Amino acid sequence: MTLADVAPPARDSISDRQRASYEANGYLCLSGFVGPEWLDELRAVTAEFIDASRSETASGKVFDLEPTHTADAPRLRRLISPVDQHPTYARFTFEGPPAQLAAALLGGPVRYHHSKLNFKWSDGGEEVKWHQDIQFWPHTDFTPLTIGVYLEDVDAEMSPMGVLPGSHRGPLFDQYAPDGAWAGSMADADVAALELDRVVYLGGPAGSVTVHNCCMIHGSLPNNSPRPRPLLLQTYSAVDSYPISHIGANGVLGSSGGRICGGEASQMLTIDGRTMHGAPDWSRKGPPTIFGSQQSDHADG
Ligand SMILES: O=C(O)CCC(=O)C(=O)O
Repeated sequence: MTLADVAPPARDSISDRQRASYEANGYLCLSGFVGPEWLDELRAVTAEFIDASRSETASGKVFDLEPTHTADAPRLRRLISPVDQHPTYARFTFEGPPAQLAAALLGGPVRYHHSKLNFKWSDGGEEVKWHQDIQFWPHTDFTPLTIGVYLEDVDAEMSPMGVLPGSHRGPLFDQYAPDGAWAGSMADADVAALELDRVVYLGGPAGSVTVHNCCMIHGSLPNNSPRPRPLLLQTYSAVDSYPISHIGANGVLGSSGGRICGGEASQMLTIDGRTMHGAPDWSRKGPPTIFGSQQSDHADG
């Protein structure tokens, strides 16, 4: 296992070298990118949720729990859509370092898609099998990226996330099982053909940030260390990239999906090489009729 080369800390922006590295390799690992003030706040809120999970006996809309979770010994797999659970997570994701980093990488305002906090608990926290994200929530382009923030120090024993450099430019794999059910991971035969000795594991001190493109092959091993590995993940796309409805998780990942961070929506989009200026977003208040729009008796018309 090799740990990633760590880039120098950056805050509101990144260097041209880092941006070029992301484009070429499909990932970044920025050591200590998120400072202690944010980390303290995020950890305090996260501790409250771990405590709240003690009264839960099964996974639900807020917590994804391991089967052996108990009140005395919580074992969380995931806090679902943190931005919908607490204003601290929302402020962090919509205005804080990850939103700024996404904007720096994608060159302007960005469109938030979803967030999650993967805990990968100590002493056996479950593996994440090799997979690509884009099949879970296809978009009109391949700009979506996910930014992960380690809330604790993560060393090689704690199952840091692994990425296969350059695989974001390769094939998009079928992630259904042979019986036709959605597996959410690559088939064994496809994994066997990967050059797994080239995988880079992205660890670092608390506050380190991982970035991976939506087409990147990535995953992580079980966490057999005595320390949980909380990784707060948030996904953004370019502002002119849109999730495609009725495929996978699009539209069901939280009420803030589609929110623009750092600017306004332009409603421009390009499909199959043709660019257009799309109509306003009517998803919240419902569409006008074409008559109302054309006769100018509707605000959006
Ligand atoms: O937590 C990890 O190591 C990987 C996370 C991931 O790929 C996912 O949740 O889709």
